[in-house]
Amino acid sequence: VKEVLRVLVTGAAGQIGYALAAMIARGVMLGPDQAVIIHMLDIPPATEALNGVKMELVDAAFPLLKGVIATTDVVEAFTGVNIAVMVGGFPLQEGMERKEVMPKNVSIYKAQASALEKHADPNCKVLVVANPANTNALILKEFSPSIPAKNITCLTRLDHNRALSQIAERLNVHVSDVKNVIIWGNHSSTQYPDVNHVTIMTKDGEKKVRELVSDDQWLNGEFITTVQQRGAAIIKARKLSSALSAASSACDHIRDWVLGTSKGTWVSMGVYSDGSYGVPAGLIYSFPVTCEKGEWSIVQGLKIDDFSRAKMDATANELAEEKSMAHSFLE
Ligand code: NAX
Repeated sequence: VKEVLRVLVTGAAGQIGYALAAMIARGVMLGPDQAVIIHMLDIPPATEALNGVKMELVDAAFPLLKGVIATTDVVEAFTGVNIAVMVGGFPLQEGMERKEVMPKNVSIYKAQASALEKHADPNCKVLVVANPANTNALILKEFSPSIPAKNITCLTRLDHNRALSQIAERLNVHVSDVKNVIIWGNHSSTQYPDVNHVTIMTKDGEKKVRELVSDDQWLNGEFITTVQQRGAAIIKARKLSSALSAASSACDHIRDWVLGTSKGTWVSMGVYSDGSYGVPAGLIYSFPVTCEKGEWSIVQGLKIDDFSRAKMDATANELAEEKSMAHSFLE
Protein backbone atom coordinates (compact mmCIF):
# COMPACT_ATOMS: atom_id res chain seq x y z
CA VAL A 1 0.00 0.00 0.00
CA LYS A 2 1.33 3.41 -0.97
CA GLU A 3 1.88 6.01 1.72
CA VAL A 4 -0.84 8.70 1.78
CA LEU A 5 0.45 11.91 0.18
CA ARG A 6 -0.36 15.41 1.39
CA VAL A 7 -1.11 17.86 -1.41
CA LEU A 8 -1.40 21.58 -0.74
CA VAL A 9 -3.45 23.90 -2.93
CA THR A 10 -3.04 27.61 -2.13
CA GLY A 11 -5.75 29.99 -3.33
CA ALA A 12 -8.07 27.02 -2.92
CA ALA A 13 -11.23 29.13 -2.63
CA GLY A 14 -10.65 30.56 -6.10
CA GLN A 15 -11.78 29.31 -9.47
CA ILE A 16 -8.80 27.12 -10.32
CA GLY A 17 -8.71 25.77 -6.76
CA TYR A 18 -12.34 24.68 -7.04
CA ALA A 19 -11.68 22.62 -10.14
CA LEU A 20 -8.27 21.39 -9.00
CA ALA A 21 -9.18 20.06 -5.55
CA ALA A 22 -11.79 17.74 -7.06
CA MET A 23 -9.38 16.48 -9.71
CA ILE A 24 -6.74 15.71 -7.07
CA ALA A 25 -9.31 13.89 -4.92
CA ARG A 26 -10.39 11.83 -7.96
CA GLY A 27 -6.86 10.61 -8.63
CA VAL A 28 -6.32 12.67 -11.79
CA MET A 29 -3.06 14.12 -10.48
CA LEU A 30 -1.37 11.19 -8.76
CA GLY A 31 -3.12 8.14 -10.15
CA PRO A 32 -6.07 5.94 -9.21
CA ASP A 33 -4.14 4.07 -6.49
CA GLN A 34 -2.75 7.06 -4.61
CA ALA A 35 -4.63 8.16 -1.48
CA VAL A 36 -4.32 11.85 -0.62
CA ILE A 37 -4.94 14.36 2.12
CA ILE A 38 -5.70 17.77 0.63
CA HIS A 39 -4.51 20.90 2.40
CA MET A 40 -6.27 24.07 1.25
CA LEU A 41 -4.98 27.56 2.02
CA ASP A 42 -6.65 30.87 1.36
CA ILE A 43 -6.78 34.29 3.02
CA PRO A 44 -9.19 35.27 5.84
CA PRO A 45 -11.79 37.07 3.63
CA ALA A 46 -12.23 33.77 1.77
CA THR A 47 -12.73 31.63 4.90
CA GLU A 48 -16.41 30.91 4.33
CA ALA A 49 -15.97 30.06 0.67
CA LEU A 50 -13.01 27.83 1.55
CA ASN A 51 -15.14 25.92 4.06
CA GLY A 52 -17.78 25.54 1.37
CA VAL A 53 -15.24 23.86 -0.90
CA LYS A 54 -14.29 21.55 1.97
CA MET A 55 -17.97 20.65 2.48
CA GLU A 56 -18.30 19.77 -1.20
CA LEU A 57 -15.17 17.62 -1.13
CA VAL A 58 -16.58 15.74 1.85
CA ASP A 59 -19.99 15.39 0.14
CA ALA A 60 -18.43 13.91 -2.97
CA ALA A 61 -17.28 10.90 -0.89
CA PHE A 62 -14.10 10.38 -2.93
CA PRO A 63 -12.59 6.96 -2.16
CA LEU A 64 -9.01 8.29 -2.40
CA LEU A 65 -9.56 11.32 -0.18
CA LYS A 66 -8.35 10.54 3.34
CA GLY A 67 -8.68 14.04 4.77
CA VAL A 68 -9.17 17.74 4.04
CA ILE A 69 -7.56 20.62 5.89
CA ALA A 70 -9.03 24.04 5.08
CA THR A 71 -7.07 26.84 6.71
CA THR A 72 -5.94 30.44 6.52
CA ASP A 73 -2.86 29.62 8.60
CA VAL A 74 0.22 29.35 6.41
CA VAL A 75 2.10 27.08 8.84
CA GLU A 76 -0.77 24.62 9.17
CA ALA A 77 -1.18 24.64 5.39
CA PHE A 78 2.44 23.75 4.64
CA THR A 79 3.05 21.25 7.43
CA GLY A 80 4.18 17.90 6.06
CA VAL A 81 3.09 18.49 2.46
CA ASN A 82 4.68 16.38 -0.28
CA ILE A 83 3.32 18.43 -3.16
CA ALA A 84 2.40 22.12 -3.19
CA VAL A 85 0.40 23.70 -5.99
CA MET A 86 0.56 27.45 -5.54
CA VAL A 87 -2.48 29.04 -7.12
CA GLY A 88 -2.99 31.86 -4.61
CA GLY A 89 -1.71 35.33 -5.16
CA PHE A 90 -2.64 38.87 -6.01
CA PRO A 91 -4.29 38.76 -9.44
CA LEU A 92 -3.45 40.92 -12.41
CA GLN A 93 -6.77 42.71 -12.95
CA GLU A 94 -7.92 44.42 -16.11
CA GLY A 95 -6.11 47.68 -16.69
CA MET A 96 -3.36 46.82 -14.21
CA GLU A 97 0.27 46.53 -15.12
CA ARG A 98 2.57 43.73 -14.08
CA LYS A 99 4.68 46.14 -12.07
CA GLU A 100 1.67 47.02 -9.90
CA VAL A 101 1.07 43.42 -8.79
CA MET A 102 4.73 42.50 -8.56
CA PRO A 103 5.43 43.94 -5.07
CA LYS A 104 2.34 42.22 -3.64
CA ASN A 105 3.27 38.84 -5.06
CA VAL A 106 6.92 39.17 -4.12
CA SER A 107 5.96 39.61 -0.49
CA ILE A 108 3.39 36.75 -0.58
CA TYR A 109 5.88 34.34 -2.19
CA LYS A 110 8.71 35.39 0.11
CA ALA A 111 6.56 34.65 3.18
CA GLN A 112 5.28 31.35 1.77
CA ALA A 113 8.85 30.32 0.87
CA SER A 114 9.81 30.42 4.50
CA ALA A 115 6.76 28.33 5.48
CA LEU A 116 7.64 25.86 2.72
CA GLU A 117 11.19 25.57 3.93
CA LYS A 118 10.35 25.21 7.61
CA HIS A 119 7.25 23.03 7.50
CA ALA A 120 6.89 21.09 4.24
CA ASP A 121 8.47 17.71 3.52
CA PRO A 122 12.14 18.49 2.67
CA ASN A 123 11.66 16.94 -0.77
CA CYS A 124 8.35 18.70 -1.45
CA LYS A 125 7.65 19.22 -5.17
CA VAL A 126 6.27 22.67 -5.93
CA LEU A 127 4.26 23.92 -8.88
CA VAL A 128 3.53 27.65 -9.10
CA VAL A 129 0.43 28.52 -11.13
CA ALA A 130 -0.27 32.07 -9.89
CA ASN A 131 0.95 34.86 -12.12
CA PRO A 132 3.54 36.09 -12.78
CA ALA A 133 4.15 32.33 -12.47
CA ASN A 134 7.85 32.16 -13.44
CA THR A 135 8.86 35.06 -11.23
CA ASN A 136 6.73 33.94 -8.27
CA ALA A 137 8.49 30.57 -8.56
CA LEU A 138 11.87 32.28 -8.67
CA ILE A 139 11.15 34.23 -5.48
CA LEU A 140 9.97 31.03 -3.83
CA LYS A 141 13.19 29.31 -4.88
CA GLU A 142 15.42 32.13 -3.67
CA PHE A 143 13.79 32.28 -0.24
CA SER A 144 13.69 28.53 0.42
CA PRO A 145 17.37 27.67 -0.08
CA SER A 146 17.16 24.30 1.68
CA ILE A 147 14.57 23.01 -0.80
CA PRO A 148 16.41 21.67 -3.88
CA ALA A 149 16.14 24.14 -6.79
CA LYS A 150 14.93 21.31 -9.03
CA ASN A 151 11.84 20.94 -6.83
CA ILE A 152 10.46 24.37 -7.72
CA THR A 153 8.68 24.70 -11.05
CA CYS A 154 5.99 26.78 -12.73
CA LEU A 155 3.10 25.93 -15.00
CA THR A 156 3.47 26.28 -18.77
CA ARG A 157 1.74 22.97 -19.45
CA LEU A 158 -1.51 24.75 -20.22
CA ASP A 159 0.27 26.65 -23.00
CA HIS A 160 1.83 23.37 -24.15
CA ASN A 161 -1.56 21.64 -24.25
CA ARG A 162 -3.11 24.60 -26.06
CA ALA A 163 -0.39 24.40 -28.72
CA LEU A 164 -0.92 20.64 -29.24
CA SER A 165 -4.67 21.23 -29.54
CA GLN A 166 -4.30 24.00 -32.11
CA ILE A 167 -2.22 21.71 -34.31
CA ALA A 168 -4.66 18.82 -33.84
CA GLU A 169 -7.60 21.02 -34.85
CA ARG A 170 -5.76 22.35 -37.88
CA LEU A 171 -4.91 18.84 -39.12
CA ASN A 172 -8.17 17.29 -37.97
CA VAL A 173 -6.37 14.63 -35.95
CA HIS A 174 -6.73 13.66 -32.32
CA VAL A 175 -4.61 15.63 -29.89
CA SER A 176 -3.07 12.43 -28.50
CA ASP A 177 -1.47 11.84 -31.92
CA VAL A 178 0.42 15.14 -31.71
CA LYS A 179 3.55 15.46 -29.56
CA ASN A 180 6.73 17.33 -28.72
CA VAL A 181 5.74 20.93 -29.08
CA ILE A 182 7.85 23.22 -26.88
CA ILE A 183 6.87 26.27 -24.88
CA TRP A 184 10.02 28.29 -24.32
CA GLY A 185 10.29 30.99 -21.69
CA ASN A 186 7.76 33.00 -19.77
CA HIS A 187 4.11 32.12 -19.13
CA SER A 188 3.14 35.45 -20.71
CA SER A 189 2.47 36.74 -24.20
CA THR A 190 6.21 36.60 -24.98
CA GLN A 191 6.26 32.79 -24.61
CA TYR A 192 7.46 31.02 -27.74
CA PRO A 193 5.47 27.96 -28.83
CA ASP A 194 7.94 26.11 -31.06
CA VAL A 195 6.62 23.59 -33.60
CA ASN A 196 9.94 22.63 -35.18
CA HIS A 197 10.15 19.26 -33.43
CA VAL A 198 6.44 18.39 -33.40
CA THR A 199 5.47 15.02 -34.81
CA ILE A 200 2.08 13.60 -35.74
CA MET A 201 1.25 9.90 -35.62
CA THR A 202 -0.47 8.96 -38.91
CA LYS A 203 -1.43 5.63 -40.44
CA ASP A 204 1.83 5.89 -42.43
CA GLY A 205 3.92 6.39 -39.30
CA GLU A 206 5.27 9.48 -37.60
CA LYS A 207 5.46 12.69 -39.67
CA LYS A 208 6.96 16.09 -38.96
CA VAL A 209 4.36 18.81 -38.62
CA ARG A 210 5.92 20.83 -41.45
CA GLU A 211 5.35 17.89 -43.82
CA LEU A 212 1.63 17.97 -43.05
CA VAL A 213 0.98 21.69 -42.62
CA SER A 214 2.28 23.25 -45.81
CA ASP A 215 1.25 26.73 -44.69
CA ASP A 216 4.43 28.11 -43.09
CA GLN A 217 2.71 31.43 -42.64
CA TRP A 218 0.18 29.81 -40.30
CA LEU A 219 2.85 27.93 -38.34
CA ASN A 220 5.12 30.97 -38.02
CA GLY A 221 2.37 33.51 -37.44
CA GLU A 222 -1.23 32.83 -36.51
CA PHE A 223 -0.49 29.59 -34.67
CA ILE A 224 1.99 31.37 -32.38
CA THR A 225 -0.25 34.33 -31.65
CA THR A 226 -3.30 32.12 -31.08
CA VAL A 227 -1.43 30.16 -28.40
CA GLN A 228 0.05 33.33 -26.87
CA GLN A 229 -3.36 35.03 -26.76
CA ARG A 230 -5.51 32.03 -25.83
CA GLY A 231 -5.77 33.09 -22.19
CA ALA A 232 -7.16 36.46 -23.26
CA ALA A 233 -9.61 34.77 -25.66
CA ILE A 234 -10.96 32.63 -22.80
CA ILE A 235 -11.42 35.71 -20.60
CA LYS A 236 -13.30 37.43 -23.43
CA ALA A 237 -15.61 34.45 -23.89
CA ARG A 238 -16.15 33.43 -20.28
CA LYS A 239 -15.66 36.78 -18.56
CA LEU A 240 -13.43 34.72 -16.29
CA SER A 241 -9.96 33.33 -16.84
CA SER A 242 -9.21 29.71 -17.69
CA ALA A 243 -9.93 27.46 -14.76
CA LEU A 244 -10.76 23.88 -15.69
CA SER A 245 -8.05 23.74 -18.36
CA ALA A 246 -5.55 25.31 -15.95
CA ALA A 247 -6.46 22.78 -13.24
CA SER A 248 -6.27 19.88 -15.68
CA SER A 249 -2.87 21.02 -16.96
CA ALA A 250 -1.59 21.40 -13.40
CA CYS A 251 -2.54 17.74 -12.86
CA ASP A 252 -0.73 16.79 -16.08
CA HIS A 253 2.39 18.64 -14.90
CA ILE A 254 2.56 16.91 -11.52
CA ARG A 255 1.51 13.51 -12.85
CA ASP A 256 4.23 13.44 -15.49
CA TRP A 257 6.81 14.78 -13.03
CA VAL A 258 6.01 12.14 -10.39
CA LEU A 259 5.08 9.17 -12.58
CA GLY A 260 7.26 9.93 -15.64
CA THR A 261 6.79 10.97 -19.27
CA SER A 262 6.29 8.27 -21.88
CA LYS A 263 9.22 7.19 -24.01
CA GLY A 264 9.97 9.57 -26.88
CA THR A 265 7.69 12.27 -25.51
CA TRP A 266 8.60 15.48 -23.78
CA VAL A 267 6.50 18.13 -22.05
CA SER A 268 7.08 21.80 -21.18
CA MET A 269 7.82 22.87 -17.62
CA GLY A 270 9.05 26.13 -16.15
CA VAL A 271 12.25 25.11 -14.35
CA TYR A 272 15.36 26.71 -12.88
CA SER A 273 17.67 27.35 -15.82
CA ASP A 274 21.13 25.78 -15.82
CA GLY A 275 22.17 27.73 -18.92
CA SER A 276 20.93 25.11 -21.43
CA TYR A 277 20.25 26.51 -24.92
CA GLY A 278 22.01 29.75 -23.98
CA VAL A 279 19.19 30.74 -21.62
CA PRO A 280 20.71 32.71 -18.73
CA ALA A 281 21.14 30.57 -15.62
CA GLY A 282 19.11 31.66 -12.63
CA LEU A 283 15.78 32.28 -14.36
CA ILE A 284 12.72 30.07 -14.10
CA TYR A 285 12.26 29.43 -17.82
CA SER A 286 10.07 26.95 -19.66
CA PHE A 287 12.03 24.17 -21.37
CA PRO A 288 11.22 20.82 -22.98
CA VAL A 289 11.75 18.16 -20.31
CA THR A 290 11.42 14.44 -19.85
CA CYS A 291 10.71 12.99 -16.41
CA GLU A 292 11.80 9.74 -14.82
CA LYS A 293 11.68 8.53 -11.21
CA GLY A 294 10.38 11.87 -9.98
CA GLU A 295 13.07 13.99 -11.65
CA TRP A 296 12.86 16.18 -14.73
CA SER A 297 15.72 16.76 -17.13
CA ILE A 298 15.96 19.26 -19.96
CA VAL A 299 15.94 17.66 -23.41
CA GLN A 300 19.36 18.44 -24.89
CA GLY A 301 20.71 18.81 -28.40
CA LEU A 302 17.68 20.18 -30.25
CA LYS A 303 18.52 22.28 -33.28
CA ILE A 304 17.55 25.93 -32.85
CA ASP A 305 17.14 28.10 -35.97
CA ASP A 306 17.50 31.90 -36.08
CA PHE A 307 13.75 32.49 -35.93
CA SER A 308 13.51 30.44 -32.73
CA ARG A 309 16.67 31.96 -31.25
CA ALA A 310 15.29 35.49 -31.47
CA LYS A 311 12.01 34.50 -29.83
CA MET A 312 13.74 32.47 -27.08
CA ASP A 313 15.96 35.47 -26.30
CA ALA A 314 13.06 37.93 -26.24
CA THR A 315 11.16 35.92 -23.64
CA ALA A 316 14.38 35.43 -21.61
CA ASN A 317 14.88 39.19 -21.63
CA GLU A 318 11.39 39.73 -20.28
CA LEU A 319 12.09 37.25 -17.47
CA ALA A 320 15.37 38.98 -16.62
CA GLU A 321 13.44 42.28 -16.39
CA GLU A 322 10.81 40.69 -14.15
CA LYS A 323 13.56 39.27 -11.97
CA SER A 324 15.25 42.62 -11.47
CA MET A 325 11.89 44.30 -10.88
CA ALA A 326 11.06 41.67 -8.23
CA HIS A 327 14.47 42.12 -6.61
CA SER A 328 14.03 45.90 -6.52
CA PHE A 329 11.04 45.41 -4.19
CA LEU A 330 13.15 43.33 -1.81
CA GLU A 331 15.77 45.96 -1.14
P1 NAX B 1 -9.05 33.52 -8.24
O1 NAX B 1 -8.95 34.98 -7.98
O2 NAX B 1 -10.37 32.90 -8.52
O3 NAX B 1 -8.40 32.73 -7.00
C1 NAX B 1 -7.23 33.12 -6.37
C2 NAX B 1 -7.38 32.79 -4.91
O4 NAX B 1 -6.14 33.09 -4.26
C3 NAX B 1 -8.46 33.60 -4.19
O5 NAX B 1 -9.36 32.74 -3.51
C4 NAX B 1 -7.66 34.47 -3.23
O6 NAX B 1 -8.37 34.77 -2.03
C5 NAX B 1 -6.45 33.59 -2.99
N1 NAX B 1 -5.29 34.28 -2.42
C6 NAX B 1 -4.91 35.57 -2.58
N2 NAX B 1 -3.81 35.82 -1.86
C7 NAX B 1 -3.48 34.67 -1.24
C8 NAX B 1 -2.45 34.31 -0.35
N3 NAX B 1 -1.55 35.21 0.06
N4 NAX B 1 -2.42 33.04 0.11
C9 NAX B 1 -3.34 32.14 -0.27
N5 NAX B 1 -4.35 32.44 -1.12
C10 NAX B 1 -4.42 33.68 -1.59
O7 NAX B 1 -8.01 33.23 -9.41
P2 NAX B 1 -7.90 31.96 -10.37
O8 NAX B 1 -8.70 32.17 -11.58
O9 NAX B 1 -8.11 30.73 -9.57
O10 NAX B 1 -6.38 32.08 -10.83
C11 NAX B 1 -5.34 31.92 -9.90
C12 NAX B 1 -4.00 32.33 -10.49
O11 NAX B 1 -3.66 31.49 -11.58
C13 NAX B 1 -3.94 33.74 -11.02
O12 NAX B 1 -2.74 34.35 -10.58
C14 NAX B 1 -3.91 33.56 -12.52
O13 NAX B 1 -3.31 34.65 -13.19
C15 NAX B 1 -3.13 32.28 -12.64
N6 NAX B 1 -3.24 31.53 -13.89
C16 NAX B 1 -2.12 30.92 -14.35
C17 NAX B 1 -2.13 30.08 -15.44
C18 NAX B 1 -0.88 29.38 -15.89
O14 NAX B 1 -0.95 28.70 -16.90
N7 NAX B 1 0.26 29.50 -15.23
C19 NAX B 1 -3.36 29.87 -16.22
C20 NAX B 1 -4.61 30.20 -15.49
C21 NAX B 1 -4.52 31.38 -14.54
O15 NAX B 1 -4.77 32.54 -15.28
